Amino acid sequence: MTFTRTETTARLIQTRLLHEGWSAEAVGGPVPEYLRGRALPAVVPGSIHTDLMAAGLIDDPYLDDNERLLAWIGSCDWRYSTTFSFSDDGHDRTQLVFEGVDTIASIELNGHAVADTKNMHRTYRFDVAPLLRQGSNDLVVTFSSPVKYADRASLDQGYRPHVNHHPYNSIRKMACSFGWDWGIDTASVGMWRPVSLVSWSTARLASVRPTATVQDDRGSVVVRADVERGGAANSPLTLRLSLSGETVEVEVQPDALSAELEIAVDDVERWWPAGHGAQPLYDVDVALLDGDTVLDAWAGRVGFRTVRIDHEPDENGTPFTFIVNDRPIFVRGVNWIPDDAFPHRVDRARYDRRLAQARAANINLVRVWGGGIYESSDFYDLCDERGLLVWQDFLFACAAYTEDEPMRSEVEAEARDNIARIMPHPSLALWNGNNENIWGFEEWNWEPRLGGRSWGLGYYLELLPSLVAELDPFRPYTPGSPFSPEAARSDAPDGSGAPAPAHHPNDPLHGSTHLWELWNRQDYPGYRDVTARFVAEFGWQGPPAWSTLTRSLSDDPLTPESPGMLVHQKAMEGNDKLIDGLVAHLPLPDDMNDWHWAMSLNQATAVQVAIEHFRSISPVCAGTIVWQLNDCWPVTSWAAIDGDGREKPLFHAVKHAYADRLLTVQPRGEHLVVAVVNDSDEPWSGELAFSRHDFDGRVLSTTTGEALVGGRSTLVLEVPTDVSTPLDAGGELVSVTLGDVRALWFFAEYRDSRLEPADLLTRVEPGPEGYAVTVTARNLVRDVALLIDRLDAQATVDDQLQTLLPGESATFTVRSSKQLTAADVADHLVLRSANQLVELLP
Ligand code: BMA
Repeated sequence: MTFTRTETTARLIQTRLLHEGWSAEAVGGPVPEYLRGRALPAVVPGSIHTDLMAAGLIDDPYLDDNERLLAWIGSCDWRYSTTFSFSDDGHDRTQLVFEGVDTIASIELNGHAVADTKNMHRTYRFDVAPLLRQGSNDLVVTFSSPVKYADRASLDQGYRPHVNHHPYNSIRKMACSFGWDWGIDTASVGMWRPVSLVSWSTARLASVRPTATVQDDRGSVVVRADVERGGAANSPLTLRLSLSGETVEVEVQPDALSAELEIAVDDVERWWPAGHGAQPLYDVDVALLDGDTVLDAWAGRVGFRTVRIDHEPDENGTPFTFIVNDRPIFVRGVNWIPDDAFPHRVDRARYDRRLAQARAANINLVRVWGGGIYESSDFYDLCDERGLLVWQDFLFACAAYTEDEPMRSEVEAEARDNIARIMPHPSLALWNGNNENIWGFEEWNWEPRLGGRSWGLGYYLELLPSLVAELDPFRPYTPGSPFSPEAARSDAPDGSGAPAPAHHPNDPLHGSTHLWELWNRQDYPGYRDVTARFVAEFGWQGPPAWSTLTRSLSDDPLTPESPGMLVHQKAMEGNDKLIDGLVAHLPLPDDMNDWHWAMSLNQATAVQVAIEHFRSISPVCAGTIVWQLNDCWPVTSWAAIDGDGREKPLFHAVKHAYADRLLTVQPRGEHLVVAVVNDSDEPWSGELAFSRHDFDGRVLSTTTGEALVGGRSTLVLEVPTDVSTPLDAGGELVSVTLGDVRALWFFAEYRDSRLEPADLLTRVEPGPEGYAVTVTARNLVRDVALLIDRLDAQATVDDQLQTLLPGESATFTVRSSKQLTAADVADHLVLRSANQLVELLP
């Protein structure tokens, strides 16, 4: 039998959402004249920025230079008020519950202070029965300026290093809402998650934490439930667990605040990451009863799988390998940032779209980065369903944090809330203490600046792992990313607070690493010189899709350095790095359309080179997590999907590089090798056909070999010398095929190649919801892409970046409701290739 919240009895907990009738008003700070004393309709869950926009009082901060023009909003104080009606229905307790208050707020009910809040990341629950009136009640939430609060707190707490221009580390608010190197600075306020009035009697379920374990095909679900008592109860309550058609109960004695139940499940089907098996989920229903009366109920899902990280030192260093159900999983990951700078706008449908895109790009892990938020339960639900492993950072990023009160208690409270909320999800594979802080301490000169102050290490090495051990005991934990396991293990309590440097935290041979040197200072071929055990961050910038760019910027002329472009490029020396990373490969165009295409292509190539290299050295390398999947507004950034949800060329490069079966040609010393990477269960075998061609398609040398690659393995073979030795590097290429998979290798950079102007024939045929566009090459054309959003901003295309040898075709599936002809599609700004860029050379 299952119990849900719909099965009401007089004493079932009652939840009333308080989302109606809100208005907001500026009550302090640099309020513009036109807003003084003016109340505007407000939405809860929401934010002041979106309220001001909806009222037509401000422009969209995401457009042009509005970020700067609207910066005053974050320096103002704002008051939200509503009136709701209440009638006492005899419950013992009535609580006001805020699932997300952003951030520094004082809450008043009927003129009485309820509480002050200081943390966006936790749930607050206040007893308000004595303050409630029969009939009409006034609820007021006054937000202090987050910018001013953070500034003041940074001195009160004592200076601590951080990146970017605001001391986001002094306030428990989404760090990137103060701006990031891809993020708009829009520190907002508001109730960003639901607000409700919850009435209950006798007792309620304060926390329900199911743990699913499995051995062979025998599963077990242990549910630990914490109970909050409403009043003095003198008879025991019952906790009931239902799962897989079985129900068990336990008595909860009148003085007990927690209880535990277990159900064993035979013949369980295991939950697997995508690409390794299915994702069966088991419904778990928990009810708290008083006699026959249901007081409270909880419903969720679990999956049966084991997960651990292998970091036992081996002959290559220290691995960092996800082991799920005793099977090593090569992580094909992406980093995730909040999908909107106003995260309340990200609903289940949007998460669903974004995670469907992730799966379409052959991704199997999403890392929720520590400068954002604990995502909503919808996110983790959808990851459970899609087999996307989740690596969840605790919310600390690129900064030192005080460990003094009141911060320490806030950190503990938020961690408790979110560990308990997220832990039921089988997709959750790792809790991680922070983003780059242990590295930062070592590398970014924090130590002398801190002068002995705490910086967060106690959170990462003690507080957080102990909370995970208490609340979610079967989940792996790492103190930070990047992280070298030996460094933390040998941490000496010598008072310095520094990890003993057995290995540098970012040592690529030990644990996880972040590879930023290539983008920042070197160049992408340098990825191939790195032997890494697990790359948790690496990436390359590129502009958003053209239609996203032109929707968000009205620059005239639009140039790489026009005013809006610079506002929407946040990386330190971003444009210079884009150029420096381009010119060894492709010419720098002096035309905005070509610039946009060149930078988009280069972004894609750089990341593809990295992934293919790291997969070619698997299993020494056990995974890559691309920085970054998504964007939170329209911006030039490392993202594969831009702020309007459009897939950039990088998206398709990631999809190709993350295919289950990958062939890739790699330079190793003086030689070329081909890596046959088989990340599927079935063996991959057949004839490997090696050939060297000239650009006209003539075969200059050819040879064959046999490949037999077991499931989940990588075979590396030398490319025969005849094939790997060009007579004319600028006019020849290597092709290696196995079945229908092909790898190409060009001996020279694009710019040193004799690529001719692309000669493409385009055919457009109507297809379901759009068109099949077939492109046939009459000469060698590299990286054919259909930038279809230039014709129809709503259109999508299923693939990009196909290299065609003379005579070859590729068919692209376009979804569009517009009338499109072959001539439209063949336009030189739509049908793109690397040849067009090489043509720009004098
Ligand atoms: C890493 C991330 C982010 C940043 C990205 C690009 O350090 O953790 O802080 O956005 O690099 O610079």
